[in-house]
Amino acid sequence: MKNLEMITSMTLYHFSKSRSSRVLWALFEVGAMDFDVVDINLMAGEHLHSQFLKINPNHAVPVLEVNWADGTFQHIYESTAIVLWVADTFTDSGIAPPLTDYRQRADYLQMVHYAGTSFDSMLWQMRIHLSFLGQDSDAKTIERYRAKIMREVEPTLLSRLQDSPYITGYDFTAADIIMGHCIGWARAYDLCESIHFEQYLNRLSSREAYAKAFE
Ligand SMILES: N[C@@H](CCC(=O)N[C@@H](CS)C(=O)NCC(=O)O)C(=O)O
Repeated sequence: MKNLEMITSMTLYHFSKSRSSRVLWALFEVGAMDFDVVDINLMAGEHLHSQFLKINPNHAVPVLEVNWADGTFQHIYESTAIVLWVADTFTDSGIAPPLTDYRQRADYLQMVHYAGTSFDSMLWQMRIHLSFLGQDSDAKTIERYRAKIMREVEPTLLSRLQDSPYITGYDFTAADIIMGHCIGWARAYDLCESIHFEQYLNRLSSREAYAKAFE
């Protein structure tokens, strides 16, 4: 892998059962190189410690630290950006369509962001109202997003998964990492219950990299 020469080491700041699992899964998929994992226990508030705030002032995981061969380093946050970067950087893995495959690339980026931005933000609204806001929680907001996912997101995704094994066609890509994670999250709210979603998640969870990330 040509890009290995530019990178001396990588560290993932991670908390299991969070969006950082997407990055862990992507790193195992590409078999990039040995990398370190530092657990940040969100339940114990470790993301709010001053040490971690220097790494990500937004106090969130994932963060991927990349140490470059010229002695500099970089902290990358936003799970979708990191997964895309991993897929594009370790190109031999083939989990991103080539930059010159403009047509497939457009569909791939659309699905990555449909999952990582649109779908994710609907799920996040449900989560904060269901789990965090207590008496400020708004049942109408929960129902609005539940209905939106059922009426708009599910049919959009089913129209793809009924015809092909992966979200952008016959090949597994990084889009499946983000989409699979969001569909799994939705199922925790009794959404995405069709057999096609179940079969899709079974397909994804049978991958070695998935098993390593979620073990
Ligand atoms: N859009 C960001 C969201 C990151 C995020 O909110 N991570 C959660 C875990 S899934 C977190 O660390 N929350 C702690 C906090 O925001 O204080 C991403 O996709 O990486």
